[in-house]
Amino acid sequence: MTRLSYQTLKQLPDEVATASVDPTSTQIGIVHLGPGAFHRAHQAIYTQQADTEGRWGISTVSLRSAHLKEALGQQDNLYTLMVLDNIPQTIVVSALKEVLVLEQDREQVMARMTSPQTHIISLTITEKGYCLNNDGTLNLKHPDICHDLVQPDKPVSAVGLLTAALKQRMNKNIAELTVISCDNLPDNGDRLRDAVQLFAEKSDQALSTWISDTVSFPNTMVDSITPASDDDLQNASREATGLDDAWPVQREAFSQWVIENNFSGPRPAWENAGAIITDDVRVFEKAKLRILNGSHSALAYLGSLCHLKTVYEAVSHDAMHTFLNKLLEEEILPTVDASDALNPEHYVAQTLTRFKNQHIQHLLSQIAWDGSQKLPPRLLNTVKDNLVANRSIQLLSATVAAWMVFIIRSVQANKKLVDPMEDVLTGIVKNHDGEASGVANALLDDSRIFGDLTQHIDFRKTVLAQLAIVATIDKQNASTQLTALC
Ligand code: CS2
Repeated sequence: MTRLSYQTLKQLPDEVATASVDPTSTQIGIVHLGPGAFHRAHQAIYTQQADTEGRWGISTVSLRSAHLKEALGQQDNLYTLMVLDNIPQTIVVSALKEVLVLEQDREQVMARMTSPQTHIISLTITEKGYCLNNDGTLNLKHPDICHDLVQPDKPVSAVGLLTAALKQRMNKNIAELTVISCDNLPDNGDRLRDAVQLFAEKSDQALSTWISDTVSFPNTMVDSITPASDDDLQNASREATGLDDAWPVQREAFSQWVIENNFSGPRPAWENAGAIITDDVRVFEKAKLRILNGSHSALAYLGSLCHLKTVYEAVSHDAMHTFLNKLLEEEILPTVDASDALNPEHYVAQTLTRFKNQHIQHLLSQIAWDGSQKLPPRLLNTVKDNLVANRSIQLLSATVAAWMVFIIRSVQANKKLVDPMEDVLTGIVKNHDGEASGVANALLDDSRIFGDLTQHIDFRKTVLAQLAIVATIDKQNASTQLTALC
């Protein structure tokens, strides 16, 4: 079959949506770091829809892997987005103009990041990509940051790369730049700005001051459920477009992008594509991280222990559904503020409906990745608020215990743990021969994950009490044990 390309665009069936501008003549105005499926299914679509003049093409930079460059290189960087929902939709995306790989294309990457035409640098590099400590500050002992402080001209981290580019922009006097973090971190823009400024200060105080005076780092909330691509998706996209695509992406119909109104220089009119530009992102971001992402992590760890495979399967399991409802109502919702822009109860109902989308196969094993990074923003901040307010932490603690048992069982089954702290986690399980309370106590002592909760006796006691039940969960007794946790 013929491959997707500029040449074959005209063969697409009428019902497949495409850009309104001629993709062959779009200029590059955005550099994006981290072109994972989420970026390609979310920000790239907003940009394609907002860019009616063809001036906001995206140069995307992979910090490590060359796979995407190879795949999209054969098809003019076009790809298919399949929106899988009650009303399905297929969109061919032409917003990416090139895929660069930092290691192979350093000069080109730097040229793009420092070009006067580039007014936006955006990032989806996942929680771990920011190299932060538990308190949200830059981890100056992180190996990648140590490397970049010694070799600032050959950075490997996003923070080192951004700082190197900002230094060149300062020296060439090219301002008008907005750096947009699009990852699931509280105050993502503020944290990135602080990290970049701290890194810059280590070698050049003037640069740090220039960054603070000149460059904007808006906070954002990003949302759309985007399961990893698989063979079924490739077949479905071929069927919908009549063309081969080496790397299509998929997502649900729901999509939200809330961006703080804090820009330096021009930007695409993303609001014309449905983005919300507002002075207060916090209310959206807190609700999303705690309600949606917190529930996702609870389903991922507890669901995996019950041998469930997908979010849909997990929310269709009666006892799991009851657990999740109680967790949301009693322990998460009381920590989320209502505002004119957001009704938390409505947000919960909408989130649960989204989880019940049977057209999407969102694997719990994918959500379970990087638990050491996801637990603090999704669950532990909520635990802290409840402790201060004297509210229950029973079900949040059960979820933390489920993460621990998930780690133990994965190590014992020799399954690869996808987590930047893989070695530490595996070491703890092995040192304690997998004995649940020994492992749990050692994990609870690790301030890189638990911060000052390491010192909290009631939290520790509650986790250990719930662990005694969680450690016995299996496929057969799932309903009884989930009920016992409540
Ligand atoms: C998920 C998120 O994989 C995960 O950890 O919780 O990717 C989630 O699907 C997105 O944040 C939804 O916007």
